Amino acid sequence: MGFGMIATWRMALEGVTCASEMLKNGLKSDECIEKAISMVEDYPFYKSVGYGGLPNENCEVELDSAFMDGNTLAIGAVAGIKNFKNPVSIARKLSEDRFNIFLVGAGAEKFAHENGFERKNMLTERAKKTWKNRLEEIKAKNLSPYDGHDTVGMVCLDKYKNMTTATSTSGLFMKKRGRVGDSPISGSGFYVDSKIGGACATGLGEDIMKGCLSYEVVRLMGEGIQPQQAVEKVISEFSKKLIERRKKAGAISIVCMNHKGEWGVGTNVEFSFVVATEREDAKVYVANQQGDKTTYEEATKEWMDAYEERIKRPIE
Ligand code: SD4
Repeated sequence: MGFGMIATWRMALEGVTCASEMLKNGLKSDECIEKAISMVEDYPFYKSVGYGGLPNENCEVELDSAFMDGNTLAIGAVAGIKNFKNPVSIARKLSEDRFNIFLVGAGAEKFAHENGFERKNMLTERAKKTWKNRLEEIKAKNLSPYDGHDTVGMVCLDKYKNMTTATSTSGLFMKKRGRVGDSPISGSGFYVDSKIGGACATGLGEDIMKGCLSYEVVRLMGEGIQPQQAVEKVISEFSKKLIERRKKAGAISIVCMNHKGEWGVGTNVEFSFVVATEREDAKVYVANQQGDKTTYEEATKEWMDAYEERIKRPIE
């Protein structure tokens, strides 16, 4: 039986590379996905997840994260949590509980403290500068503040057919205090059933939640539809529905993998993602919308270099 992992955005590369080695060595899906997501959370230059994540309008880093086990359907989630190092580990711990599996704000922090999770100031100088600059820009140009946000989400299949999914994000940059996106919400930001497959989303949470899109992709895969077809159908039909009813569709991207390790990606914007399977080492792809379809190709060296330069560019 093969293993596999699919994840949103280029930022997942190092985590997926590490986790795919662990999967190769026979480690289980839950441990591998937690490791992969926490590597993204720990890296200061990924500005929308964990340490270095962009703050809310009050310059506080409030984080959302979830973990789901596809065998037992156990879920754990936190939202609006501040000053803890690895939200995904807290979410995973909550998934062991029968009650109180989704905690927000001060309640989530109390749980994390009582369970010995590491505290950390998650606001970096770089994120603070970005916040200040953005504030000025919004005032000067009368811009919508809500820009710049990406969730890391992963679906993981191990050699023993266990599947998990997990997400982690600082949500929308400049969000209101207490705002929660789709990423910690079951069925919207993520869903997995080891007998079928899993999916997770990134993009404008306010729109993703309107369609419970991750669940929808898993449901279609459960009806026997191939992952790529399932995810394209969900994205194109729901984007059209939003435009019909609301005149606008926010950015939506979803990655999915079924219980055989076959995977799919759908997007209505340009979107990078990472895949590793037993046959293929971890690789970054760039996807684009093409009518009702999504096309993708491996990221070029130029693309990878430009990304590296962009995330580390000095901020005045
Ligand atoms: C949210 N879906 O909080 C997240 C943010 C994101 O690409 O993934 N943006 O709405």
